[in-house]
Amino acid sequence: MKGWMGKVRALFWLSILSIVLSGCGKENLSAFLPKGYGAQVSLDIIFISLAVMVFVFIVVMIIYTFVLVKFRQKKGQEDFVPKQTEGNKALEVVWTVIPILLLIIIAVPTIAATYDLADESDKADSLNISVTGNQYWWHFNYGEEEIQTSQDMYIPVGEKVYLNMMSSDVLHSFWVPSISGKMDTNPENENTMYIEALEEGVYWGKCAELCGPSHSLMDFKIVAVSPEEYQQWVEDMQNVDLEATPETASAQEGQAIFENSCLGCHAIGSSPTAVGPNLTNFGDRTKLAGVEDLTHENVVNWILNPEKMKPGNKMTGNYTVPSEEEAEKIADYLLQLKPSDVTPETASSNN
Ligand code: HEC
Ligand SMILES: [Cu+2]
Repeated sequence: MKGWMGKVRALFWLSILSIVLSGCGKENLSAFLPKGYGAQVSLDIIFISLAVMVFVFIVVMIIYTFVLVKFRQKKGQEDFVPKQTEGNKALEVVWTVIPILLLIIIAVPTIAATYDLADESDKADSLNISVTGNQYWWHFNYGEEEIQTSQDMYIPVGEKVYLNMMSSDVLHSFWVPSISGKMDTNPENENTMYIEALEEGVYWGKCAELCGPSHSLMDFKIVAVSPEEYQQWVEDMQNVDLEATPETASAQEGQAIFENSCLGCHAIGSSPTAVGPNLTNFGDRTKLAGVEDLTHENVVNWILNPEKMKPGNKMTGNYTVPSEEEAEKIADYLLQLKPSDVTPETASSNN
């Protein structure tokens, strides 16, 4: 009796746990709240498969319960053997054909969606972005527009955008659950996929392939804005004034230090240098290095000791660590790099 109660209790806590866990995840980081074409198509298939599985489960459970009750051993009939139906052709045909039909119900939309999502017929006429996965950050190169940027990928809502993806080091996987499925980035060959955001917003991306100690911190964002805002962003990024002098004396000094010790890895403007993230619109971002809040204090801490925030990152040990005072000035300089009025805020406030 006691063991039986224990099982009931375990079941109770398990169901509570599953209800609590089902609340996990962020609104803009969930495959169950699709905001992109690929995510929508995938969720539809998930539901079709789920419906078929639930149907099979219910039918099996009904038959199971029926058999359990009907053919129980009854008192005084211990030796009774029910009628055997071995070799019943009709039954065997039925239970072979039904699973085949169920699999067809799953297969047809799945294969159709696979071809649909792999259809690249309009690639040449669409916006193409080269995506590079790096330990532990993402780089985006808008070839035709001659824009280089990192961490935040801006796209126009309602348009197909082709991503041509590679890695500069190990395997990574590009995954923005609310926009589309995953795609691996490999060092040897280019993988392609298209995405289409259905609603404006800022969608979180994750690296979905274990790639080193800071793999779980390799976050990025897709910033989906209206086509007009996107056009504005492109123009702003193209017209960044590289000669501009920052307003404050502190930021001016920071700029001088930055140009001396950091520009070798971090480009500002459309330079193809991408050993580290491009910092053209650093001040417009909401996150530092993809994960930390973009505050002055965090930026200073990063410059003094990046290892603490992202273990194993490729900046640590490869630059001249400035003094704290210098780091403050560099942070002043970097945080005022705000070339565009179109920012992640624009995307989220339009919803
Ligand atoms: C050897 C190349 C290299 C040098 C030199 C270098 N960095 Fe970095 N930096 C990197 C890499 C690589 C990352 C990405 C780290 C990560 O996220 O894993 C990075 C990240 C950053 C970030 C976060 C960027 C973002 O997208 O949020 C800042 C800020 C930064 N570095 C500032 C500096 C400053 C300031 C200097 C000069 C004092 C400097 N870096 C020198 C390679 C370098
Ligand atoms: Cu990765």
